[in-house]
Amino acid sequence: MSALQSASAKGQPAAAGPYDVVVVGAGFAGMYMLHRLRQQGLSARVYEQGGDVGGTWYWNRYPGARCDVESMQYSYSFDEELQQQWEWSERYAPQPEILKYANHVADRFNLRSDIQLNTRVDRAEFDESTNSWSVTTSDGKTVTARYVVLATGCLSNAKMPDIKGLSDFKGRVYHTGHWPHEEIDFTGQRVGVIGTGSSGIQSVPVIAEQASHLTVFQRTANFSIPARNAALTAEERDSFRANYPEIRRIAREEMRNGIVQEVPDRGALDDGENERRERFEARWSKGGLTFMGVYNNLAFDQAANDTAADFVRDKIAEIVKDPQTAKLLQPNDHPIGSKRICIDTDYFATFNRPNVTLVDIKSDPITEILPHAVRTSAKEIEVDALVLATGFDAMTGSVAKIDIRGRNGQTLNQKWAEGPRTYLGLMSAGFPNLFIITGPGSPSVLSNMIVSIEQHVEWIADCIAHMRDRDLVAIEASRDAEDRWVAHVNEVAHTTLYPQANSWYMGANIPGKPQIFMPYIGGVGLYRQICNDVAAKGYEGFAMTAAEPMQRAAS
Ligand code: NA7
Repeated sequence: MSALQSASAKGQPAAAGPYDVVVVGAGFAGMYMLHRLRQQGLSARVYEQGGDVGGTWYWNRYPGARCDVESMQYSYSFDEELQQQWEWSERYAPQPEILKYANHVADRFNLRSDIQLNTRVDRAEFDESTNSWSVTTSDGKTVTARYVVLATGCLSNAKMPDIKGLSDFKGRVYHTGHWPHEEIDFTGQRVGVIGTGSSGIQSVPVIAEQASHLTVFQRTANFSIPARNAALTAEERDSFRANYPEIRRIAREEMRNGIVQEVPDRGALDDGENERRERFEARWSKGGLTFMGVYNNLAFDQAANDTAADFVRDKIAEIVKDPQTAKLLQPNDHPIGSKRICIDTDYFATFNRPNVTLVDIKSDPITEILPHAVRTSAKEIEVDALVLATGFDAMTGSVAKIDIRGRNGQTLNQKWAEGPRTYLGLMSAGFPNLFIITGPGSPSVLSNMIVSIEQHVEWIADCIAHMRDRDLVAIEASRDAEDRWVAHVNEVAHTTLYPQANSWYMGANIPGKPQIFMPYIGGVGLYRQICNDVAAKGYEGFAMTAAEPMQRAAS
Protein backbone atom coordinates (compact mmCIF):
# COMPACT_ATOMS: atom_id res chain seq x y z
CA MET A 1 0.00 0.00 0.00
CA SER A 2 1.39 3.40 -0.91
CA ALA A 3 1.48 6.38 1.41
CA LEU A 4 -1.05 7.97 -0.85
CA GLN A 5 -3.44 5.11 -0.27
CA SER A 6 -3.05 4.68 3.45
CA ALA A 7 -5.54 7.20 4.79
CA SER A 8 -8.62 5.67 3.28
CA ALA A 9 -7.58 2.17 4.11
CA LYS A 10 -7.57 3.06 7.79
CA GLY A 11 -11.19 4.00 7.29
CA GLN A 12 -10.67 7.61 8.35
CA PRO A 13 -11.76 10.60 6.40
CA ALA A 14 -8.47 11.96 5.15
CA ALA A 15 -8.62 15.59 6.22
CA ALA A 16 -5.20 16.88 5.33
CA GLY A 17 -4.00 14.51 2.67
CA PRO A 18 -2.08 13.25 0.93
CA TYR A 19 -4.94 11.84 -1.11
CA ASP A 20 -5.11 9.29 -3.80
CA VAL A 21 -7.29 11.62 -5.81
CA VAL A 22 -8.30 15.26 -5.75
CA VAL A 23 -11.55 15.86 -7.62
CA VAL A 24 -12.35 19.38 -8.78
CA GLY A 25 -16.09 20.07 -8.71
CA ALA A 26 -19.06 18.52 -6.93
CA GLY A 27 -21.62 18.43 -9.71
CA PHE A 28 -22.94 15.15 -11.06
CA ALA A 29 -19.48 14.17 -12.32
CA GLY A 30 -17.55 14.98 -9.14
CA MET A 31 -20.06 13.33 -6.84
CA TYR A 32 -20.15 10.05 -8.72
CA MET A 33 -16.36 10.09 -9.07
CA LEU A 34 -16.03 10.39 -5.30
CA HIS A 35 -18.49 7.57 -4.76
CA ARG A 36 -16.65 5.22 -7.12
CA LEU A 37 -13.23 6.02 -5.71
CA ARG A 38 -14.44 5.34 -2.20
CA GLN A 39 -15.90 2.02 -3.30
CA GLN A 40 -12.39 1.13 -4.45
CA GLY A 41 -10.98 2.01 -1.03
CA LEU A 42 -9.25 5.15 -2.26
CA SER A 43 -9.01 8.44 -0.44
CA ALA A 44 -10.39 11.43 -2.29
CA ARG A 45 -11.03 15.06 -1.58
CA VAL A 46 -13.50 17.04 -3.63
CA TYR A 47 -13.22 20.81 -3.85
CA GLU A 48 -16.27 22.75 -4.93
CA GLN A 49 -16.33 26.48 -5.44
CA GLY A 50 -20.09 26.72 -4.92
CA GLY A 51 -21.82 26.81 -1.57
CA ASP A 52 -23.33 23.37 -2.16
CA VAL A 53 -23.28 20.39 -4.49
CA GLY A 54 -25.04 20.30 -7.86
CA GLY A 55 -22.72 22.17 -10.24
CA THR A 56 -24.68 23.57 -13.19
CA TRP A 57 -27.90 23.10 -11.25
CA TYR A 58 -26.53 25.00 -8.29
CA TRP A 59 -25.67 28.06 -10.37
CA ASN A 60 -28.35 28.19 -13.06
CA ARG A 61 -31.37 29.16 -10.95
CA TYR A 62 -32.90 31.56 -13.42
CA PRO A 63 -36.69 31.62 -13.88
CA GLY A 64 -37.83 28.73 -16.06
CA ALA A 65 -34.53 26.79 -15.84
CA ARG A 66 -35.07 23.17 -16.76
CA CYS A 67 -33.11 20.32 -18.21
CA ASP A 68 -33.65 19.73 -21.92
CA VAL A 69 -33.26 15.96 -21.49
CA GLU A 70 -36.21 14.10 -20.00
CA SER A 71 -35.87 13.55 -16.27
CA MET A 72 -36.34 9.77 -16.36
CA GLN A 73 -33.24 9.69 -18.57
CA TYR A 74 -31.31 12.61 -17.09
CA SER A 75 -30.56 10.73 -13.89
CA TYR A 76 -27.91 8.42 -12.51
CA SER A 77 -28.13 4.77 -13.48
CA PHE A 78 -25.38 3.44 -11.25
CA ASP A 79 -27.62 2.61 -8.32
CA GLU A 80 -30.71 0.51 -8.89
CA GLU A 81 -32.46 1.53 -5.68
CA LEU A 82 -31.89 5.20 -6.41
CA GLN A 83 -33.41 5.00 -9.86
CA GLN A 84 -36.33 2.95 -8.59
CA GLN A 85 -37.06 5.22 -5.65
CA TRP A 86 -36.57 8.76 -6.92
CA GLU A 87 -39.85 10.38 -7.99
CA TRP A 88 -39.41 12.81 -10.87
CA SER A 89 -42.45 15.03 -11.02
CA GLU A 90 -42.36 16.24 -14.63
CA ARG A 91 -41.25 15.18 -18.08
CA TYR A 92 -38.49 17.83 -17.90
CA ALA A 93 -37.37 18.41 -14.36
CA PRO A 94 -37.21 22.01 -13.19
CA GLN A 95 -33.89 23.21 -11.79
CA PRO A 96 -34.98 23.13 -8.10
CA GLU A 97 -35.92 19.47 -8.42
CA ILE A 98 -32.63 18.51 -10.07
CA LEU A 99 -30.77 20.36 -7.34
CA LYS A 100 -32.82 18.49 -4.73
CA TYR A 101 -31.85 15.24 -6.45
CA ALA A 102 -28.16 16.22 -6.36
CA ASN A 103 -28.46 16.95 -2.64
CA HIS A 104 -30.29 13.70 -2.09
CA VAL A 105 -27.47 11.80 -3.79
CA ALA A 106 -24.87 13.60 -1.66
CA ASP A 107 -26.76 12.59 1.50
CA ARG A 108 -27.77 9.12 0.42
CA PHE A 109 -24.21 8.10 -0.36
CA ASN A 110 -22.79 10.08 2.51
CA LEU A 111 -20.57 12.10 0.21
CA ARG A 112 -20.42 15.38 2.07
CA SER A 113 -17.64 14.50 4.49
CA ASP A 114 -15.18 14.44 1.60
CA ILE A 115 -16.47 17.51 -0.20
CA GLN A 116 -15.06 20.88 0.75
CA LEU A 117 -17.47 23.60 -0.35
CA ASN A 118 -16.78 27.26 -1.06
CA THR A 119 -13.28 26.34 -2.13
CA ARG A 120 -11.78 26.89 -5.56
CA VAL A 121 -8.83 24.96 -6.87
CA ASP A 122 -6.47 27.72 -7.99
CA ARG A 123 -3.41 25.74 -8.96
CA ALA A 124 -2.28 22.18 -9.63
CA GLU A 125 1.35 21.32 -10.29
CA PHE A 126 2.74 17.94 -11.24
CA ASP A 127 5.85 16.81 -9.40
CA GLU A 128 7.81 14.56 -11.73
CA SER A 129 9.97 13.20 -8.90
CA THR A 130 7.02 11.80 -6.94
CA ASN A 131 4.51 11.40 -9.78
CA SER A 132 1.93 13.30 -7.82
CA TRP A 133 0.06 16.57 -7.97
CA SER A 134 0.34 19.48 -5.61
CA VAL A 135 -3.03 21.20 -5.44
CA THR A 136 -3.49 24.69 -4.03
CA THR A 137 -6.93 25.90 -3.07
CA SER A 138 -8.50 29.29 -2.47
CA ASP A 139 -8.26 28.81 1.32
CA GLY A 140 -4.48 28.97 0.90
CA LYS A 141 -3.85 25.27 1.57
CA THR A 142 -1.84 22.89 -0.57
CA VAL A 143 -2.44 19.14 -0.63
CA THR A 144 -0.86 16.37 -2.65
CA ALA A 145 -2.59 13.63 -4.58
CA ARG A 146 -1.52 10.93 -7.00
CA TYR A 147 -4.31 11.86 -9.39
CA VAL A 148 -6.39 14.92 -10.16
CA VAL A 149 -9.79 14.58 -11.81
CA LEU A 150 -11.28 17.70 -13.36
CA ALA A 151 -15.04 17.46 -12.93
CA THR A 152 -15.40 21.14 -13.63
CA GLY A 153 -18.36 21.00 -15.99
CA CYS A 154 -18.72 22.15 -19.58
CA LEU A 155 -20.97 25.15 -19.01
CA SER A 156 -19.81 26.56 -15.71
CA ASN A 157 -17.77 29.62 -16.57
CA ALA A 158 -20.45 32.27 -17.14
CA LYS A 159 -19.55 34.85 -19.74
CA MET A 160 -20.28 38.49 -19.01
CA PRO A 161 -20.72 40.51 -22.19
CA ASP A 162 -18.23 43.26 -22.81
CA ILE A 163 -20.66 46.16 -23.22
CA LYS A 164 -19.67 49.73 -22.56
CA GLY A 165 -21.25 51.20 -19.44
CA LEU A 166 -22.53 47.89 -17.99
CA SER A 167 -20.90 48.54 -14.63
CA ASP A 168 -22.61 51.95 -14.39
CA PHE A 169 -26.10 50.48 -14.69
CA LYS A 170 -28.10 51.55 -11.62
CA GLY A 171 -30.56 48.65 -11.52
CA ARG A 172 -29.72 45.05 -10.74
CA VAL A 173 -27.85 42.96 -13.28
CA TYR A 174 -28.32 39.19 -13.28
CA HIS A 175 -26.44 36.55 -15.26
CA THR A 176 -28.54 33.43 -15.81
CA GLY A 177 -25.53 31.27 -14.94
CA HIS A 178 -24.98 33.08 -11.62
CA TRP A 179 -28.51 33.61 -10.49
CA PRO A 180 -29.03 34.79 -6.88
CA HIS A 181 -30.38 32.35 -4.33
CA GLU A 182 -33.21 34.54 -3.14
CA GLU A 183 -36.50 34.80 -5.01
CA ILE A 184 -36.31 37.52 -7.66
CA ASP A 185 -39.62 39.17 -8.40
CA PHE A 186 -39.75 41.37 -11.48
CA THR A 187 -43.30 42.52 -10.83
CA GLY A 188 -43.78 46.09 -11.99
CA GLN A 189 -40.27 46.31 -13.45
CA ARG A 190 -39.08 47.06 -16.95
CA VAL A 191 -36.68 44.24 -17.69
CA GLY A 192 -34.18 43.78 -20.50
CA VAL A 193 -32.98 40.27 -21.42
CA ILE A 194 -29.82 40.11 -23.52
CA GLY A 195 -29.25 36.77 -25.22
CA THR A 196 -31.57 34.26 -26.87
CA GLY A 197 -29.85 30.92 -26.35
CA SER A 198 -31.42 28.21 -24.23
CA SER A 199 -31.25 30.26 -21.01
CA GLY A 200 -32.88 33.30 -22.63
CA ILE A 201 -35.51 31.18 -24.34
CA GLN A 202 -36.41 29.41 -21.09
CA SER A 203 -36.50 32.53 -18.95
CA VAL A 204 -38.24 35.00 -21.29
CA PRO A 205 -41.78 33.53 -20.97
CA VAL A 206 -41.54 33.44 -17.18
CA ILE A 207 -40.10 36.93 -16.80
CA ALA A 208 -42.72 38.26 -19.24
CA GLU A 209 -45.46 37.17 -16.85
CA GLN A 210 -44.03 39.32 -14.07
CA ALA A 211 -42.44 42.31 -15.73
CA SER A 212 -44.39 45.45 -16.54
CA HIS A 213 -42.43 45.43 -19.78
CA LEU A 214 -39.86 43.01 -21.16
CA THR A 215 -37.44 43.89 -23.94
CA VAL A 216 -35.59 40.97 -25.48
CA PHE A 217 -32.32 41.91 -27.17
CA GLN A 218 -31.63 39.31 -29.83
CA ARG A 219 -28.37 39.06 -31.75
CA THR A 220 -29.01 35.68 -33.34
CA ALA A 221 -32.38 34.00 -33.68
CA ASN A 222 -32.39 30.41 -32.46
CA PHE A 223 -34.29 27.27 -33.35
CA SER A 224 -36.54 26.13 -30.54
CA ILE A 225 -38.96 23.23 -30.25
CA PRO A 226 -41.86 23.10 -27.78
CA ALA A 227 -40.97 21.06 -24.71
CA ARG A 228 -44.55 19.86 -24.18
CA ASN A 229 -43.65 19.56 -20.57
CA ALA A 230 -46.20 17.84 -18.36
CA ALA A 231 -46.51 16.06 -15.06
CA LEU A 232 -45.26 12.49 -15.26
CA THR A 233 -47.94 9.93 -14.55
CA ALA A 234 -47.35 6.98 -12.24
CA GLU A 235 -47.69 4.71 -15.30
CA GLU A 236 -44.97 6.57 -17.18
CA ARG A 237 -42.62 6.39 -14.22
CA ASP A 238 -43.38 2.71 -13.68
CA SER A 239 -42.83 1.88 -17.30
CA PHE A 240 -39.36 3.41 -17.17
CA ARG A 241 -38.56 1.73 -13.89
CA ALA A 242 -39.63 -1.68 -15.08
CA ASN A 243 -37.48 -1.35 -18.18
CA TYR A 244 -34.57 0.62 -16.81
CA PRO A 245 -31.81 -1.95 -17.45
CA GLU A 246 -32.68 -2.12 -21.13
CA ILE A 247 -33.37 1.61 -21.46
CA ARG A 248 -30.01 2.47 -19.94
CA ARG A 249 -28.22 -0.08 -22.11
CA ILE A 250 -29.74 1.32 -25.27
CA ALA A 251 -28.90 4.89 -24.19
CA ARG A 252 -25.27 3.93 -23.62
CA GLU A 253 -24.68 1.64 -26.55
CA GLU A 254 -27.07 2.41 -29.36
CA MET A 255 -27.94 6.09 -29.25
CA ARG A 256 -25.64 8.75 -30.64
CA ASN A 257 -26.65 11.24 -27.97
CA GLY A 258 -27.36 8.91 -25.06
CA ILE A 259 -31.10 9.57 -25.16
CA VAL A 260 -33.41 6.68 -25.95
CA GLN A 261 -35.67 7.60 -28.83
CA GLU A 262 -37.10 6.15 -32.00
CA VAL A 263 -34.32 5.65 -34.51
CA PRO A 264 -35.08 7.03 -37.97
CA ASP A 265 -34.87 4.61 -40.85
CA ARG A 266 -34.73 7.20 -43.60
CA GLY A 267 -33.44 10.56 -44.72
CA ALA A 268 -35.59 13.67 -45.11
CA LEU A 269 -35.51 13.55 -48.89
CA ASP A 270 -36.66 9.93 -48.98
CA ASP A 271 -40.15 11.17 -48.21
CA GLY A 272 -42.41 13.30 -50.35
CA GLU A 273 -43.39 16.73 -49.12
CA ASN A 274 -46.67 15.70 -47.50
CA GLU A 275 -45.27 12.71 -45.71
CA ARG A 276 -42.30 14.75 -44.52
CA ARG A 277 -44.57 17.44 -43.15
CA GLU A 278 -46.61 14.80 -41.32
CA ARG A 279 -43.50 13.41 -39.70
CA PHE A 280 -42.26 16.83 -38.65
CA GLU A 281 -45.74 17.65 -37.31
CA ALA A 282 -45.76 14.46 -35.27
CA ARG A 283 -42.38 15.29 -33.70
CA TRP A 284 -43.37 18.91 -33.15
CA SER A 285 -46.48 17.73 -31.32
CA LYS A 286 -44.44 15.30 -29.26
CA GLY A 287 -41.95 18.05 -28.46
CA GLY A 288 -38.40 17.92 -27.19
CA LEU A 289 -34.84 17.44 -28.38
CA THR A 290 -35.70 14.32 -30.34
CA PHE A 291 -37.19 16.54 -33.05
CA MET A 292 -33.80 16.30 -34.74
CA GLY A 293 -34.07 12.50 -34.74
CA VAL A 294 -36.98 12.43 -37.15
CA TYR A 295 -34.61 11.74 -40.06
CA ASN A 296 -31.15 10.26 -40.08
CA ASN A 297 -29.47 12.89 -42.22
CA LEU A 298 -30.48 16.24 -40.75
CA ALA A 299 -27.04 16.74 -39.23
CA PHE A 300 -25.19 15.82 -42.42
CA ASP A 301 -27.05 16.96 -45.49
CA GLN A 302 -27.83 20.63 -46.09
CA ALA A 303 -30.86 20.00 -48.29
CA ALA A 304 -32.32 17.61 -45.71
CA ASN A 305 -31.55 20.06 -42.93
CA ASP A 306 -33.30 22.85 -44.86
CA THR A 307 -36.57 20.90 -44.81
CA ALA A 308 -36.52 20.77 -40.99
CA ALA A 309 -35.38 24.39 -40.69
CA ASP A 310 -38.15 25.54 -43.04
CA PHE A 311 -40.70 23.60 -41.05
CA VAL A 312 -39.67 25.34 -37.80
CA ARG A 313 -39.51 28.75 -39.51
CA ASP A 314 -43.07 28.19 -40.75
CA LYS A 315 -44.18 27.30 -37.23
CA ILE A 316 -42.67 30.52 -35.89
CA ALA A 317 -44.55 32.49 -38.54
CA GLU A 318 -47.77 30.71 -37.57
CA ILE A 319 -47.33 31.41 -33.85
CA VAL A 320 -46.06 34.99 -33.86
CA LYS A 321 -48.77 37.42 -34.92
CA ASP A 322 -46.68 40.41 -35.92
CA PRO A 323 -45.03 39.45 -39.24
CA GLN A 324 -42.00 41.65 -38.68
CA THR A 325 -41.32 40.14 -35.26
CA ALA A 326 -41.90 36.65 -36.66
CA LYS A 327 -39.35 37.29 -39.39
CA LEU A 328 -36.76 38.43 -36.87
CA LEU A 329 -37.37 35.33 -34.76
CA GLN A 330 -36.83 32.99 -37.71
CA PRO A 331 -33.25 31.70 -37.58
CA ASN A 332 -31.53 31.93 -40.93
CA ASP A 333 -27.79 31.93 -40.39
CA HIS A 334 -27.08 28.35 -39.31
CA PRO A 335 -28.39 24.86 -40.01
CA ILE A 336 -30.98 23.66 -37.52
CA GLY A 337 -29.28 21.65 -34.78
CA SER A 338 -25.79 22.98 -35.50
CA LYS A 339 -26.23 25.09 -32.37
CA ARG A 340 -27.79 23.11 -29.56
CA ILE A 341 -31.45 23.18 -30.29
CA CYS A 342 -33.55 24.88 -27.61
CA ILE A 343 -36.59 23.47 -25.92
CA ASP A 344 -39.18 25.98 -24.79
CA THR A 345 -42.51 26.55 -23.18
CA ASP A 346 -44.37 29.30 -25.04
CA TYR A 347 -41.27 31.19 -26.11
CA PHE A 348 -42.47 32.35 -29.52
CA ALA A 349 -46.03 33.02 -28.28
CA THR A 350 -44.59 35.31 -25.61
CA PHE A 351 -43.88 37.84 -28.35
CA ASN A 352 -47.64 38.21 -28.86
CA ARG A 353 -47.94 39.74 -25.41
CA PRO A 354 -48.46 43.49 -25.33
CA ASN A 355 -45.73 43.88 -22.70
CA VAL A 356 -42.96 42.19 -24.73
CA THR A 357 -40.78 43.80 -27.40
CA LEU A 358 -38.07 42.22 -29.52
CA VAL A 359 -35.06 44.33 -30.45
CA ASP A 360 -32.83 43.02 -33.21
CA ILE A 361 -29.35 43.98 -32.11
CA LYS A 362 -27.77 42.58 -35.24
CA SER A 363 -29.19 45.43 -37.32
CA ASP A 364 -29.37 47.87 -34.42
CA PRO A 365 -26.50 46.96 -32.05
CA ILE A 366 -26.30 47.86 -28.38
CA THR A 367 -23.79 50.71 -28.20
CA GLU A 368 -23.88 51.39 -24.48
CA ILE A 369 -25.60 50.67 -21.21
CA LEU A 370 -26.70 53.87 -19.49
CA PRO A 371 -27.56 54.04 -15.76
CA HIS A 372 -31.27 53.50 -16.53
CA ALA A 373 -31.40 52.31 -20.12
CA VAL A 374 -29.94 50.27 -22.92
CA ARG A 375 -28.83 52.41 -25.84
CA THR A 376 -28.75 50.93 -29.31
CA SER A 377 -27.54 52.77 -32.37
CA ALA A 378 -31.13 53.83 -33.09
CA LYS A 379 -32.88 54.16 -29.73
CA GLU A 380 -32.76 54.26 -25.97
CA ILE A 381 -34.81 51.69 -24.02
CA GLU A 382 -35.39 52.37 -20.35
CA VAL A 383 -35.04 49.34 -18.08
CA ASP A 384 -35.04 48.77 -14.31
CA ALA A 385 -33.23 45.41 -14.40
CA LEU A 386 -31.01 43.56 -16.84
CA VAL A 387 -30.82 39.81 -17.35
CA LEU A 388 -27.72 38.60 -19.16
CA ALA A 389 -28.42 35.27 -20.80
CA THR A 390 -25.11 35.51 -22.61
CA GLY A 391 -23.80 32.00 -22.09
CA PHE A 392 -20.51 30.47 -21.05
CA ASP A 393 -16.89 30.06 -21.96
CA ALA A 394 -17.84 26.48 -22.71
CA MET A 395 -15.88 23.25 -22.29
CA THR A 396 -12.48 24.80 -21.62
CA GLY A 397 -13.41 27.93 -19.64
CA SER A 398 -13.43 26.40 -16.17
CA VAL A 399 -10.29 24.37 -16.77
CA ALA A 400 -8.52 27.48 -18.05
CA LYS A 401 -9.18 29.30 -14.78
CA ILE A 402 -6.99 26.82 -12.92
CA ASP A 403 -3.23 27.23 -13.20
CA ILE A 404 -2.41 23.66 -14.21
CA ARG A 405 1.27 22.84 -14.66
CA GLY A 406 2.37 19.52 -16.10
CA ARG A 407 5.76 18.19 -17.17
CA ASN A 408 8.55 20.76 -17.46
CA GLY A 409 6.30 23.41 -15.94
CA GLN A 410 4.19 23.71 -19.08
CA THR A 411 0.73 25.05 -18.33
CA LEU A 412 -2.38 23.52 -19.80
CA ASN A 413 -3.36 26.97 -21.06
CA GLN A 414 -0.08 27.19 -22.98
CA LYS A 415 -0.61 23.77 -24.44
CA TRP A 416 -4.21 24.53 -25.39
CA ALA A 417 -3.50 28.02 -26.74
CA GLU A 418 -4.48 26.91 -30.25
CA GLY A 419 -7.43 24.87 -28.96
CA PRO A 420 -7.85 21.94 -26.59
CA ARG A 421 -5.83 18.80 -27.32
CA THR A 422 -6.73 15.55 -25.63
CA TYR A 423 -6.59 11.84 -26.14
CA LEU A 424 -10.18 10.54 -25.94
CA GLY A 425 -11.12 13.74 -24.15
CA LEU A 426 -9.81 12.06 -21.03
CA MET A 427 -6.16 13.14 -20.75
CA SER A 428 -3.73 15.56 -22.35
CA ALA A 429 -0.13 14.60 -23.17
CA GLY A 430 2.37 16.22 -20.82
CA PHE A 431 -0.12 16.16 -17.93
CA PRO A 432 0.23 12.73 -16.32
CA ASN A 433 -2.37 11.50 -13.83
CA LEU A 434 -4.74 14.32 -14.75
CA PHE A 435 -8.13 13.13 -15.95
CA ILE A 436 -10.93 15.23 -17.37
CA ILE A 437 -14.57 14.21 -17.14
CA THR A 438 -16.57 15.06 -20.27
CA GLY A 439 -13.68 17.10 -21.58
CA PRO A 440 -13.17 18.44 -25.10
CA GLY A 441 -12.66 15.57 -27.51
CA SER A 442 -15.40 13.47 -25.87
CA PRO A 443 -19.15 13.43 -26.69
CA SER A 444 -20.04 15.39 -23.52
CA VAL A 445 -22.28 18.32 -24.48
CA LEU A 446 -23.61 16.52 -27.55
CA SER A 447 -25.05 13.86 -25.30
CA ASN A 448 -27.18 13.22 -22.28
CA MET A 449 -24.50 14.48 -19.88
CA ILE A 450 -25.20 11.90 -17.20
CA VAL A 451 -24.65 9.03 -19.61
CA SER A 452 -21.29 10.52 -20.58
CA ILE A 453 -20.37 11.36 -17.00
CA GLU A 454 -21.03 7.82 -15.80
CA GLN A 455 -19.00 6.35 -18.64
CA HIS A 456 -16.02 8.59 -17.89
CA VAL A 457 -16.16 8.08 -14.14
CA GLU A 458 -16.23 4.32 -14.57
CA TRP A 459 -13.43 4.33 -17.13
CA ILE A 460 -11.24 6.52 -14.90
CA ALA A 461 -12.00 4.45 -11.79
CA ASP A 462 -11.15 1.23 -13.65
CA CYS A 463 -7.96 2.78 -14.98
CA ILE A 464 -6.85 3.80 -11.50
CA ALA A 465 -7.64 0.29 -10.20
CA HIS A 466 -5.61 -1.20 -13.06
CA MET A 467 -2.67 0.99 -12.12
CA ARG A 468 -2.89 0.27 -8.44
CA ASP A 469 -3.05 -3.47 -9.01
CA ARG A 470 0.17 -3.31 -11.03
CA ASP A 471 2.12 -0.84 -8.89
CA LEU A 472 1.97 1.74 -11.64
CA VAL A 473 2.30 5.31 -10.51
CA ALA A 474 1.82 7.42 -13.61
CA ILE A 475 -0.30 7.33 -16.75
CA GLU A 476 0.02 9.78 -19.58
CA ALA A 477 -1.48 10.14 -23.03
CA SER A 478 1.14 9.76 -25.74
CA ARG A 479 1.56 12.64 -28.21
CA ASP A 480 0.99 10.31 -31.13
CA ALA A 481 -2.26 8.95 -29.81
CA GLU A 482 -3.39 12.46 -28.95
CA ASP A 483 -2.53 13.80 -32.40
CA ARG A 484 -4.44 10.99 -34.02
CA TRP A 485 -7.45 11.52 -31.78
CA VAL A 486 -7.54 15.29 -32.33
CA ALA A 487 -7.39 14.69 -36.10
CA HIS A 488 -10.18 12.13 -35.82
CA VAL A 489 -12.41 14.44 -33.74
CA ASN A 490 -11.93 17.15 -36.35
CA GLU A 491 -12.45 14.88 -39.28
CA VAL A 492 -15.71 13.51 -37.91
CA ALA A 493 -16.96 17.01 -37.05
CA HIS A 494 -16.38 18.11 -40.63
CA THR A 495 -18.53 15.33 -42.01
CA THR A 496 -21.44 17.18 -40.37
CA LEU A 497 -23.04 20.59 -40.67
CA TYR A 498 -22.07 21.53 -37.09
CA PRO A 499 -18.93 23.52 -37.86
CA GLN A 500 -21.00 25.90 -40.01
CA ALA A 501 -22.50 27.61 -36.96
CA ASN A 502 -20.85 30.23 -34.78
CA SER A 503 -21.61 28.13 -31.75
CA TRP A 504 -20.08 27.67 -28.35
CA TYR A 505 -19.22 24.13 -29.55
CA MET A 506 -16.75 25.95 -31.80
CA GLY A 507 -15.61 28.47 -29.17
CA ALA A 508 -17.08 31.12 -31.48
CA ASN A 509 -18.93 32.95 -28.70
CA ILE A 510 -15.72 34.00 -26.96
CA PRO A 511 -13.71 36.69 -28.72
CA GLY A 512 -10.19 35.43 -29.43
CA LYS A 513 -10.93 31.80 -28.54
CA PRO A 514 -9.54 29.37 -31.14
CA GLN A 515 -12.32 28.09 -33.34
CA ILE A 516 -12.22 24.34 -33.15
CA PHE A 517 -15.15 21.98 -32.88
CA MET A 518 -14.58 20.76 -29.33
CA PRO A 519 -16.88 17.80 -28.60
CA TYR A 520 -16.58 14.40 -30.28
CA ILE A 521 -19.50 13.86 -32.60
CA GLY A 522 -19.04 10.14 -33.33
CA GLY A 523 -21.77 9.24 -30.82
CA VAL A 524 -21.68 7.88 -27.28
CA GLY A 525 -22.02 4.23 -28.32
CA LEU A 526 -19.08 4.24 -30.69
CA TYR A 527 -17.04 6.38 -28.32
CA ARG A 528 -17.65 4.01 -25.40
CA GLN A 529 -16.53 1.13 -27.58
CA ILE A 530 -13.33 2.96 -28.49
CA CYS A 531 -12.57 3.73 -24.83
CA ASN A 532 -13.28 0.13 -23.82
CA ASP A 533 -11.07 -1.21 -26.59
CA VAL A 534 -8.23 1.09 -25.55
CA ALA A 535 -8.50 -0.20 -21.97
CA ALA A 536 -8.75 -3.82 -23.10
CA LYS A 537 -5.53 -3.40 -25.08
CA GLY A 538 -3.68 -2.40 -21.91
CA TYR A 539 -4.50 1.29 -22.25
CA GLU A 540 -3.22 1.61 -25.76
CA GLY A 541 -1.94 5.08 -26.52
CA PHE A 542 -1.13 5.77 -22.88
CA ALA A 543 2.32 5.44 -21.33
CA MET A 544 2.42 3.98 -17.84
CA THR A 545 5.22 4.28 -15.32
CA ALA A 546 6.03 1.66 -12.71
CA ALA A 547 6.86 2.55 -9.11
CA GLU A 548 10.54 2.80 -8.28
CA PRO A 549 11.74 -0.28 -6.35
CA MET A 550 12.02 1.88 -3.19
CA GLN A 551 8.42 2.96 -3.48
CA ARG A 552 7.33 -0.58 -4.13
CA ALA A 553 9.12 -1.85 -1.06
CA ALA A 554 7.24 0.67 1.06
CA SER A 555 3.90 -0.52 -0.29
P1 NA7 B 1 -25.78 30.40 -25.33
O1 NA7 B 1 -26.49 29.30 -26.00
O2 NA7 B 1 -24.33 30.59 -25.57
O3 NA7 B 1 -26.56 31.75 -25.69
C1 NA7 B 1 -26.03 33.00 -25.40
C2 NA7 B 1 -26.86 34.06 -26.06
O4 NA7 B 1 -26.35 35.33 -25.70
C3 NA7 B 1 -26.83 34.00 -27.57
O5 NA7 B 1 -28.08 34.39 -28.07
C4 NA7 B 1 -25.77 35.03 -27.92
O6 NA7 B 1 -25.90 35.57 -29.19
C5 NA7 B 1 -26.05 36.07 -26.88
N1 NA7 B 1 -24.90 36.92 -26.60
C6 NA7 B 1 -23.69 36.54 -26.12
N2 NA7 B 1 -22.89 37.62 -25.96
C7 NA7 B 1 -23.62 38.69 -26.34
C8 NA7 B 1 -23.35 40.07 -26.42
N3 NA7 B 1 -22.18 40.57 -26.05
N4 NA7 B 1 -24.32 40.88 -26.86
C9 NA7 B 1 -25.51 40.38 -27.22
N5 NA7 B 1 -25.83 39.08 -27.18
C10 NA7 B 1 -24.90 38.24 -26.75
O7 NA7 B 1 -25.95 30.29 -23.73
P2 NA7 B 1 -27.16 29.75 -22.88
O8 NA7 B 1 -26.86 30.01 -21.46
O9 NA7 B 1 -28.45 30.25 -23.40
O10 NA7 B 1 -27.18 28.20 -23.16
C11 NA7 B 1 -26.01 27.41 -23.01
C12 NA7 B 1 -26.37 25.96 -22.99
O11 NA7 B 1 -26.93 25.63 -21.72
C13 NA7 B 1 -27.41 25.52 -23.95
O12 NA7 B 1 -26.93 25.29 -25.23
C14 NA7 B 1 -27.96 24.28 -23.32
O13 NA7 B 1 -27.14 23.19 -23.61
C15 NA7 B 1 -27.86 24.58 -21.87
P3 NA7 B 1 -25.09 34.92 -30.45
O14 NA7 B 1 -25.78 33.63 -30.73
O15 NA7 B 1 -23.67 34.73 -29.96
O16 NA7 B 1 -25.18 35.92 -31.51
